[in-house]
Amino acid sequence: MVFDAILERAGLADISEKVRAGQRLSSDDGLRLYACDDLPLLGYMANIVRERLNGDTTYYVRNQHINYTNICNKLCKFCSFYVKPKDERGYVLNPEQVAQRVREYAEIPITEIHMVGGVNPKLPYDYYIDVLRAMKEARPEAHLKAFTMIEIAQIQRIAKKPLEEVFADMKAAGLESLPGGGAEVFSDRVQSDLFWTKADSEDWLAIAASAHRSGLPSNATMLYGHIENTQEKVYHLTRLRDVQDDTGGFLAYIPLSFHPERTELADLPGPTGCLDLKEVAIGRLMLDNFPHVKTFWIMNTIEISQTALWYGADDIDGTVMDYEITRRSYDETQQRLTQREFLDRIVEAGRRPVERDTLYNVVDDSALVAAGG
Ligand code: V47
Repeated sequence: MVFDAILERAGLADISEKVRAGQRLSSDDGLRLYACDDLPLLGYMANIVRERLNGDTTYYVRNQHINYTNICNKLCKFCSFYVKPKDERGYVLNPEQVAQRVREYAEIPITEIHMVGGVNPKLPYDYYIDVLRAMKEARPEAHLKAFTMIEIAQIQRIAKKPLEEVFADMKAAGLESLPGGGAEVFSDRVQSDLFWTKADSEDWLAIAASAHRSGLPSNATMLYGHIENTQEKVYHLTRLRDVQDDTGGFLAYIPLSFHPERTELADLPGPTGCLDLKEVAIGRLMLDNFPHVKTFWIMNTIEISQTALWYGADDIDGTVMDYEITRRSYDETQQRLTQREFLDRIVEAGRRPVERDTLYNVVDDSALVAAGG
């Protein structure tokens, strides 16, 4: 058969067998997948896993992003969002201002608020708790997803309490899950060059595991397309998989496509569309215990994300209206799609759009679809 010949040529017949049988891939398999340039073949294999787990569904969420401060003392070379403490462009939203941002979206039927910020050493513990409370009061029905593991490391430091107590305080204030940011690439080499002041890989994983055990699920990301190598990426994926075996608390894996513009790494070319698709596919193939793989269309572009729906991704994130992490390095108009356009793009890609909430419960969007909105 032609397909067998393609697999033989790529040297991936044994991996394809494992994928069909639902068997776990090894680190060595992961390296071989990265070495393969037959992108459609990787997509074909990843799509087997995608359809086994999620059929032809493409999940999306209606959410609001809020960044409570851009001041950060972590100085990550890949970031264009932060300013240093004392920089006059720095801002901090107080709890009432955050609640006001939430109220501005009152007419939009969002189900999730996604809030993250810089690591701002001036903010006291109570600030974080008060912000959560203010948001929950402003929009009680919306799910609060907030603070990366890196922010949690800082918050625990100033709280001077065990993590479990910090999470208990936050849950009481309205926190329901954590986003997947701040993981970057689990590599001491990359960390020592690009984000040397941040919590290291094992800390990120330990905080994630602790959140899961406290009843707070999270996502997980990997930032690719800068100075990382394939060994480091395979290690990253296998460590996420290990923790997921222990806790089962990761909802989705999100490969994040690096945008070099206006960062200290602006001389790097950044990832290509081929790499974007390859990361989605290999993430889907390696992370057999992750229920979902998300293509974050704001960073991947809607066009690559449409294609990624056949390369392992079953989630396209949201109808994000304000995304600041990469906004200054990005044409703003690319961030805006109406709900109708967004759904049409999923249908055009041959998939079935399904609105979800943060925990992947299906939200009834029939009224919206009937209204053509
Ligand atoms: O932690 C920073 C990354 C992350 C750049 O959990 C950059 O549902 C690309 O984690 N180019 C924040 N990426 C975004 C994030 C996220 C996004 C969407 C959904 C979810 C989720 C999480 O963005 C940061 C960092 O890893 N980042 N700078 C950049 N120049």
